[in-house]
Amino acid sequence: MKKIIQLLLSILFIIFSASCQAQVYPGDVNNNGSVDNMDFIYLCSVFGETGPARDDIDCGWEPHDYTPWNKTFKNSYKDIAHADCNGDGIINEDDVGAINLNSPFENSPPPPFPYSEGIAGVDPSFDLSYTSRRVEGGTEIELSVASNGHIEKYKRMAFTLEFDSDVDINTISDNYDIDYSESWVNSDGLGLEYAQTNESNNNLQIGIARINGWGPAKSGEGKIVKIKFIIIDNVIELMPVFNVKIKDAYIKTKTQRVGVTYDEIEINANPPDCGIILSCYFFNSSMIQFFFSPDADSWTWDFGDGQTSNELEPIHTFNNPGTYTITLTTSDGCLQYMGVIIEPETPDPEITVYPNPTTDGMVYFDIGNATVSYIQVWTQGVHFLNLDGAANHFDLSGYISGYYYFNFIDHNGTTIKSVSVYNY
Ligand SMILES: [Ca+2]
Ligand SMILES: [Ca+2]
Repeated sequence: MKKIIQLLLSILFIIFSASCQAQVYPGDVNNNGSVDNMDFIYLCSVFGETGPARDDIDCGWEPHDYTPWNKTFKNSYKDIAHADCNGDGIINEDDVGAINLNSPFENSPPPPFPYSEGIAGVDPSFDLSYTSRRVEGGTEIELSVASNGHIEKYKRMAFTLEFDSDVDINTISDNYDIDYSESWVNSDGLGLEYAQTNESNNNLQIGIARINGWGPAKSGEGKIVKIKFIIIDNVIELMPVFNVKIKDAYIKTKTQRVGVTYDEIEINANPPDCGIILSCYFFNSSMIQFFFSPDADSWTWDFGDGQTSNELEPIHTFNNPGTYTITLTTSDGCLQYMGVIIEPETPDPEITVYPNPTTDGMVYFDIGNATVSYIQVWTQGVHFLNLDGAANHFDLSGYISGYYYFNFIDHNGTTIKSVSVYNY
């Protein structure tokens, strides 16, 4: 009987040993059953460590036997060999690739991670914003994440952007761009970054880390990252408004974990125009002044050529012929659009206006061989006077300081030249 029990115990021991064979699922660095951006954080916490390589140097999502490194993550009993995702015996950037490759595989739903959820008004917040414009198919939206509140000596951070459950992240975008160029978290380029969409949870997971030995901890506040999506055509009809929220943030500084509060924004694919009327005046074929009504508290003009202005009635010169969409966005979220066509320039007639700026207020015209029917005089967007085409001077001495515009009009009513003069 004793022998039978011993035999049974031996069999059980063999089964138990076999089932406890140390194994790595490449990418599941913290060995919690799933692959996500927290695995990136764990990996970066032991970056550069070395240990026994595996027999199979491979990142496939299946169990790989390994020899324990007998070193554990800080505050954990788990062996850091799990961070050597590809099994080559060193923990480095190549192992980040395995997280990308195998996210979001999971063997079992992981236990909830204790993210650093902060207290509103006390801890820093992570704020979301986006460039307010009509989100049409093919246009790019820029989502920005910024920290509001100083973060001292961060070493590693991670967070998730979650899109509305009824928007498929792949219908919003078939690609995205992660841009740290204006970011304080990696302004010296001495960090390591991770980003991966997770289709099943409809989110984008981000991780950023200062790697030991690569760069010191970084402190700062403000822009963290811009995420640029190209919107796919049909989103407007399917989803004129959708929400994006930031969640599951984790920040580890040199000394502690920092709590952070979250933000959520609504992206309106088709914002109202609020009855705003746009108009413009062509000084010549490429120099245009823009106007809008009714008034607003604040506004931004986007000229469609990469240039913007916060002036009330900006004068803008387009450098190239083409069709441009001019967008006005007001502080209350209203948008209005107009198109302008910039024709290729006709040869510039030899008309000179001098002196510029004025000294005693007198302005002289030399129209050379040009045929001028009359001369319009404008200021501050107001056309207030016409001069005879034969006029060779105009006296501004009785007028207030500022820019005045002289438009030379030919017999067809076409402005052949427009010149601005500053009157002292
Ligand atoms: Ca994991
Ligand atoms: Ca490795």
